[in-house]
Amino acid sequence: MQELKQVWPEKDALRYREKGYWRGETMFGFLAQRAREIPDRIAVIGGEQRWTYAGLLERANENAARFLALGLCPGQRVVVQLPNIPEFLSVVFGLFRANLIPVFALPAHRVTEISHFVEKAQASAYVVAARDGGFDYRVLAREVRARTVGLGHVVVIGEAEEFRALDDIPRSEGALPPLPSPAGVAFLQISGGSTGLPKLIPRTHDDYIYSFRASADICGLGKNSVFMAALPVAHNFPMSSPGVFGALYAGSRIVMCPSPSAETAFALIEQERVTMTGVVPPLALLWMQAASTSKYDISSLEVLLVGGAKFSPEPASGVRAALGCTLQQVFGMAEGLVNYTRLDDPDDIIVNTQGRPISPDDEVLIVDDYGNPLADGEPGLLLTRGPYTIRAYHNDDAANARSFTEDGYYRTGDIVSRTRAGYLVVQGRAGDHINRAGEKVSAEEIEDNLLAHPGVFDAAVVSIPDPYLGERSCAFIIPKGERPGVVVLKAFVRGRGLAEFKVPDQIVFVDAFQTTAVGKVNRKVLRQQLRERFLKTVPSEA
Ligand code: OOB
Repeated sequence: MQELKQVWPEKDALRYREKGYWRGETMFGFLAQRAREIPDRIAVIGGEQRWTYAGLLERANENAARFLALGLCPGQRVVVQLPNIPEFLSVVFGLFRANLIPVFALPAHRVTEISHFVEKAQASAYVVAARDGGFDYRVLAREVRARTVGLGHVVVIGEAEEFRALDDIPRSEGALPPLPSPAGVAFLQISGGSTGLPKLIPRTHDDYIYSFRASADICGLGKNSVFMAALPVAHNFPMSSPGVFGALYAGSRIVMCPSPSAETAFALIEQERVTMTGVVPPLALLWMQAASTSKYDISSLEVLLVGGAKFSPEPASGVRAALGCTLQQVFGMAEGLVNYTRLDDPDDIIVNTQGRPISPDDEVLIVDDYGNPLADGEPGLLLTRGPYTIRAYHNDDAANARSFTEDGYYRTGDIVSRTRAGYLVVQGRAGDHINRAGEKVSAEEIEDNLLAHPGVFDAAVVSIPDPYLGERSCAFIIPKGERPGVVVLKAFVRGRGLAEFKVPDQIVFVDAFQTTAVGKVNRKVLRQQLRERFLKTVPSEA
C-alpha cells in the first residue's frame, strides 16, 4: 500500500508549531474533548435526529469498532460518499477513531470518478447511503466493484441488499488503536481538478485543524451559533470554511440541510434558528430572489458565506437588503489557502474583494507568466504556500511537477490582483477549467470522453459566461462523417459514468480547428479562439 504523507520542510514545520498554528490536536481528539466539555449540547441535527456531543462521540466510537470488525487495519483508505445527514459525521469520526483514512467523494460523483478514487487511493472500503436524491448508490457500488480491484467492503447506511448495513456489523470487542500522530495524514480531499480526473489531496490533522479553528474564529462561530450545511458537506467549503468541522471545534450546533433549494433551506433556517451558512454564487442569487416572497422567517441568519466561484459586486452589494445578514466572501481551495473578508470590514471590501488569507504565515505571490512578481493591483498568477497548504498531491508525480514550484509554492491556476491592504480580487483562471456554479470541470477530461465517441473526430471544450451558473461548458466538435445528435452525445458522456455536472451544457459543430504554423492544434489557443468566436456570434442566452 502506497504510503500517505504530507511533508513541510523541517524549519517551516518548526515555525508553524512555535507560532501555535499546529497544536498537536487530532480530528478525533478534538471531538472527544468537546464531548467532555459540553456533552449535553446538541452537536448535529438532521431529519428526525438530534445528537448531542456525547451522542455523536458514542456513535463514532461504535462505528470505529464496526469498521475494525470488518478486518480493516489502521492506515487503510475508505471512500466515503454520503449526503448531508448526521451519519456523515458519525462515520467520518468513526473512521478517524479507527485510524482509517476517509477519501471524500461528492454525492454527484459516478462510476468513473469513484473508481478513480478507489484505485488512486488503493481503497479497501466504500461507504454509501442506500439512496439519496432519487439515486440508488448500491447500483453505483456494484459498478465500482466490477471495475476495480481490492475494494473488499461496501458499507451502506440503510437497506444494504447484498452489502453490509453499517448498523448490523457486530462491533469488535478488541481495543481501539491509539490515536494517530497529529503530523500524519488524516484524510484525502479531492481537487477541483483542471486537468483530467480529480487529484487526491492529503491533509494532516495539524494543518487542517488549524485551517478550521482559525476559520471558526474569523467567522465568529461560538457555542450559541447554529451552522447549516447547505452545500454537499464532503466539499472543502462546507466542511472546513468554517464548515461542519469548524462548527464542532467551536462547540456550535450543526444543521444538515438535505437540499440547497430556498424552500428547504429557509424552512430549516426558521425552524432551527440558523445563524450562519455558506453557498455558491448562483445559490446566493436564487435565495436573494426567493426571500422577497418567502413565507419563512429567516431573521436569525447573521452571516452568509459566499464562495467557490466569483461573486460579482452587483449582487454582493444586495445581500443585506435581500437576506438581512452580513455577507462574508470566501475564496478557498481544497489544496489549502483560504481567504475571507472580515465581518467588520467596510462594505467596499466585502463587496469588491474575495478576502485576505487566514494566516499571517500564508505566503502569497502574484507573478507574471515568467514567474516575476507583480506590483499590487496588477493581475497575475497566484502562487501560495503556508501552514495549511499542501506541498504535494497523493500518488501523482506528473501533477506534482506541474502544480508546485521547486520552493514549494502551490500554483493555484487562479489569476488575481492584490489590494494594498492585502485583499485578493479574483480575475479569472489561467487553466482550462470550467467553474460551473462552483463545481470545477476539467476541459481535458470532457474532451477525452467525447473523443471516445465514434462520431467525434476532434473536440474542444471551453467555458462560456453564464448569467446564472457563472460559467457553463460548451463543446466544439468536428464530426467524423455524419453528425451525431446533440442529445445522443450528451447521453454518451453521461453513460460513461461521469458526474452530471460534467455533461456539456452546449454542443456546437464546426468543420475544422485552426492549426499552428506547423499544423499542430494548440489547445490553449484553440479554446481561447473558440470562446471568443462563440461570444461574438451567439447571444449569451443561447
Ligand atoms: C473551493 O475549493 P475547490 O478546491 O473546489 O476549488 C478551488 C478553486 C479556486 O482555485 C478558484 O478557482 C475557485 O475555486 N474559487 C473562487 C472562489 N472560491 C473558489 N473563484 C472566485 N471567487 C471565489 N470566492 O471552491 C473552496 C474551498 C474552500 C472554501 C471556499 C471554496
